[in-house]
Amino acid sequence: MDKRIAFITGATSGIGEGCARKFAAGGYNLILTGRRENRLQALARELENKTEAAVLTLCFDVRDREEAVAAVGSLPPAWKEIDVLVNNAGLALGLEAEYEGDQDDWETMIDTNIKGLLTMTRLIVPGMVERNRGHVINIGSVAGDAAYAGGGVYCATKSAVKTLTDGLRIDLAPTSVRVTNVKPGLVQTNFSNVRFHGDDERAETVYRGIQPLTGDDIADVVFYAASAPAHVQIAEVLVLATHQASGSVIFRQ
Ligand code: NDP
Ligand code: 8X3
Repeated sequence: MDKRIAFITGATSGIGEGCARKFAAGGYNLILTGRRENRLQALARELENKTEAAVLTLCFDVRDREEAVAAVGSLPPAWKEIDVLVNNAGLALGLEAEYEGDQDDWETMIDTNIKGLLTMTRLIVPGMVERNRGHVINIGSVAGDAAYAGGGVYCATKSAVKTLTDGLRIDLAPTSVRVTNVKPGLVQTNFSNVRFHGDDERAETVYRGIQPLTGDDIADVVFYAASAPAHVQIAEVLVLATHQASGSVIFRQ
């Protein structure tokens, strides 16, 4: 295949959807994944109509290792040579104190944000190493830099993303495969609606009094990292809204 291929997990909304649009417009063919088949199909159709990109969709849950193995194994040979893996699928659930939180929520976050990311890395990076070409871009978070109230488990998963990204970069240093951690702050997506189990009013309060980032803002940074010259490795980028200073310091009007 002439064009480069970007494999984006969690492309059905928010940052992943923004990345899909950006990479399609930027000359890539796309493999888009998520659990919501109808959204994957609609986005694929839209991007194939609007851009030159060929788009393949894989509908699976990153927590299910067998499903992930089967999905990646089903790729036609021409689609196996993945140039950029954007490990974006992830979520926060709940904002309770650590001694009161829901253990099912914790497991879902750990299984998705840590184990799901590792599964995709384990499946796709060996091919990059074989070809001595590729780029893994993990979506971490400012939440990985320091804990905030009620965010302990989510913050721990994003802290793990930082450590796993650094570990992968060390392991890949002898190769030409690059590894990046993009750490967004407040981004208005479906993230808070999911965190508060569908309570949209509560989700809205997270972005009150501040202009948050958008999925497209983060996609710009991800694409910039992927577009840097081959000898340049953007190791880590913290991207905040202008009136956010850290995970817990936010100036609201
Ligand atoms: P969204 O809820 O809008 O998007 C999350 C995406 O992840 C969806 O496409 C969803 O797809 C996918 N996903 C979730 N769980 C699974 C799963 N088990 N298997 C496969 N796909 C899954 O949120 P964002 O775009 O904001 O979040 C994207 C990433 O950015 C996450 O890793 C999040 O932690 C991170 N982030 C977000 C910030 C924010 O403020 N919004 C800030 C910092 C980081 P589907 O439901 O179809 O499976
Ligand atoms: C998402 C950003 O600050 O809501 O990772 O946890 S935050």
